Amino acid sequence: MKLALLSVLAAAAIGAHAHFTLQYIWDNGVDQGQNNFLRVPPNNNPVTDVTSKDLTCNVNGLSGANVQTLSIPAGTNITFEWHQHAQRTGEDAISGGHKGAVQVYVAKAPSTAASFDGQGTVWTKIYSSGLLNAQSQQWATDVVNSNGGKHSVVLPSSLPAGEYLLRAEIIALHVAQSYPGAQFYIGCAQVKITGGGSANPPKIALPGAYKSSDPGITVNIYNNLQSYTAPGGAVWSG
Ligand SMILES: *[C@@H]1O[C@H](CO)[C@@H](O)[C@H](O)[C@H]1NC(C)=O
Ligand SMILES: [Cu+2]
Repeated sequence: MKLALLSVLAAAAIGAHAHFTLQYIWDNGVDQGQNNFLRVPPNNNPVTDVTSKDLTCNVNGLSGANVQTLSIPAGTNITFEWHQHAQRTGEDAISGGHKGAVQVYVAKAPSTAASFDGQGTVWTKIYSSGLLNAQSQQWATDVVNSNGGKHSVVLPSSLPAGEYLLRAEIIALHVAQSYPGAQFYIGCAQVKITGGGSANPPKIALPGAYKSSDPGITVNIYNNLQSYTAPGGAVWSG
C-alpha cells in the first residue's frame, strides 16, 4: 500500500517535470536580452538521442543565418540563463526535478559563426559541474535553479580570435536509468572573440563523443550515487 502510494507520487513528480531552454546570455554581467545571439529551438523539449545532429545545437540548430553574433574580448565572463517558459519569475527556472550536470563547450568557426554547423571534431569543453555533494546529493542543476537559471564561465583568454559557437548543456538524469533516458538541454550562442591567444585546445565531436553506455549518460542517480563522471572528457582550462 505504502509502496503503491510512493510510486504514484514518484510518477506524478516525474510527469510534472517541465522542460526548459537557454534564453539569455550575459556579457560580463550585462544582460543581452531574450533570445539574442542564440539559436532558438522550436520548443523546450530535450534531445535524448546522442547520435543525432540535434545534439550539436538542439533542434534546427545547424545554422544561425538569422542570429546576430556578439562581439566580445577574450577572457569575457559569459553567463547562461535558462527557463522553462518565456518568464523569469513565478516558477523554478529549470524545475527542481531535473537533477544533473552542467557543461559548456566552444567551437571555432572556419568562417562565420552564423554559417557554422558545428559538425566534426571541433568542440572544446571549458566547464563541467556534476554531483557537487554526494552526502546531500546536491547537483550542479540545483545551483542553477537556486541562481535563477544562471551559470557562468570565463572564456579562456588563450583562445584564438575569431567567431565561435558557445554550447551550453544541461544533462538531466532523473530518468536516465536506461537509454534513451538522459535529457540533453542544449543552447548555442554565436560570438566573435577579439584579442585572444594562440592555444590549440583538445577537441571532440558532438555528436560523436557521447555514447549511450557512458556512465554519465545511462545512470541511476537514485541509488546513493557517490561520484559522477560527465560525458565528453576533461575540461580544458586554457
Ligand atoms: C561571472 O559573472 C557572474 C554574473 O555576473 C558572476 O556571478 C561571477 O562571479 C562572474 N565570475 C567571475 C569569475 O568573475
Ligand atoms: Cu523536463
